[in-house]
Amino acid sequence: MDLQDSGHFQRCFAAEPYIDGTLHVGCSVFDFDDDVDLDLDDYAAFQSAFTGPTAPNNNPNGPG
Ligand SMILES: [Ca+2]
Ligand SMILES: [Ca+2]
Repeated sequence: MDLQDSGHFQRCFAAEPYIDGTLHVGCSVFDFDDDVDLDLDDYAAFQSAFTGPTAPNNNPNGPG
């Protein structure tokens, strides 16, 4: 997971990621806990999987 994935995740997260109750193929990859949604639990898992290019940012006020 890198910055490109991060941008992709954020597009899925901000947009409507569902079709007929299931996630888009391109967004389901980010459903880390396999509960067929894209929420803060998945975001937390994404943060854990994020590998760079910068060090993890633990600022609770947002990314960056
Ligand atoms: Ca999920
Ligand atoms: Ca969930």
